[in-house]
Amino acid sequence: FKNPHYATGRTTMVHLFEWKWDDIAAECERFLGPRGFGGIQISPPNENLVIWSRNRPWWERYQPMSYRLVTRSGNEQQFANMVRRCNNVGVRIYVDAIINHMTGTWNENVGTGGSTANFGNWHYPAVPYGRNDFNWPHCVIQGHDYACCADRVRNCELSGLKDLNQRSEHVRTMIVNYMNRLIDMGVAGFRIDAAKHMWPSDLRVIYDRLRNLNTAHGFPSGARPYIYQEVIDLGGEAISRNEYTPLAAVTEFRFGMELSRAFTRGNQLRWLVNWGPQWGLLGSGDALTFIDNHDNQRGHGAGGNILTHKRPKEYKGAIAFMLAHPYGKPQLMSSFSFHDTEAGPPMDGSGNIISPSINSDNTCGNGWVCEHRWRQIFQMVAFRNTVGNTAVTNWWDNGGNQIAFCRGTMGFVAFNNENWDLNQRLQTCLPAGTYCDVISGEKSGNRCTGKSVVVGNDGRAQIVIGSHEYDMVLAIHMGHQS
Ligand code: LM2
Ligand code: CA
Repeated sequence: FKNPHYATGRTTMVHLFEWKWDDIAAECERFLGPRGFGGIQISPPNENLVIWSRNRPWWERYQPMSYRLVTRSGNEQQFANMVRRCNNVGVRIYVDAIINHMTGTWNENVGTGGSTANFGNWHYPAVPYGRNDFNWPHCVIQGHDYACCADRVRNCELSGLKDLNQRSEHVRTMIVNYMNRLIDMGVAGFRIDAAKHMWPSDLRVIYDRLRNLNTAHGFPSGARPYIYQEVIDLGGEAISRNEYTPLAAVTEFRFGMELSRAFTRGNQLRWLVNWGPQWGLLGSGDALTFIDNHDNQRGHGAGGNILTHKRPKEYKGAIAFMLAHPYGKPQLMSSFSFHDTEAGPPMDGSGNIISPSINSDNTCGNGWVCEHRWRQIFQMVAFRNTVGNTAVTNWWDNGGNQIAFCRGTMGFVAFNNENWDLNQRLQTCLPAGTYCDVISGEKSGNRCTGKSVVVGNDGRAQIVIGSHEYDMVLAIHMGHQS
């Protein structure tokens, strides 16, 4: 369950938060496929409660009404069409699976597919679930439970969301049927929402009953779905991420927290010389890594002071480090812009999501940030694809916030997070030649639109990153020789 089954040469996925299926299909064909992205985490595809009383917040999608594939992102046919079109251009789909709970208790009780429920009776006829399928007697997780009481964290309600009992055979069957239907439609894996709130022994039963990936969609025979379990473990809790790594991969929340700290000068970049398990991070093969996610970019979930698109220079620095360094399996965040942390995606008066528009410079409009279309970000995806499994070598630092390293003989990257310029002759490990920096520009025909770096016969080059430049990173690799 720890292999994403990316198409050959691909390494990175992006969370297209709240995107519609038709728009994702188009994005696969016009951008993600050609640019070498490996996959997409999509918002939950199953029916959720419509919450007009809060003006259709983004979080209504974390309140399931049924496993029918009808949401604001599209219907079942649009979903199937998206998966097929993305797989055709080498981009995999990973589903955010909400299997810990159903809805909270609300006055409104109609879902995005028209299903209704009777919350007072724990009755969800469209699944169907009834009272016996939930943990009983019901209780609500309190803040202090996280430190003491694993059983309460797993058997009580998260934010008042009705807590499914995954020991129930019926619940297991409904969940497995839902996930297997998605596998048959060609998805490559799942984010397991709120995994900390479910017993590892129950999850193991569910995972073991999942079918192999669909070979008609280009997966090798015998391939198991990629599963990354959302476990927030910043230390000091009754439940540890180590209870989940024997099952499948785990979201590594310490990764974005530590890099956000380093790239905001709360820690010197030079300490990143031993980035990885020596920092208390999971083993590389167990870790789904990211800077921000849909929760902590808006102060939900846990772990404050996370860098986001709102601090672009530092954010792009942290993302570049994530993509340049071999540790983990990286995931990018692609957001809609927001001031209100509860606000849903760009929508019209009827609640329909408004599609992103694509500007002439390839960035997005209509309220979509599309970090994945920022040149400094998507060109580092290509960097990661190019350098492959090569090791970090020739680490250099100035004893503070200037660092540089090679990836074998395939790529070189440098960072300047000081208040003064970086201007050094450094070992790039690359063959002699002229390379285009992929941060300040790109290769256009035979020339660079940004900086050119001339590597001598000794592999050395003069590396310049001014402290007032737009970006703090310089990156060159074998794919961008001029
Ligand atoms: C997750 N991971 O474990 C998701 O990443 C996170 O986004 C989800 O919370 C959460 N678990 C449940 O799937 C979000 C949001 C919450 C929101 C829930 C449910 O962060 O604020 O809770 O979705 O929509 C909302 C209200 C809360 C209310 C609850 C129940 O904010 O006040 O509690 O609904 O109706 C009474
Ligand atoms: Ca639970």
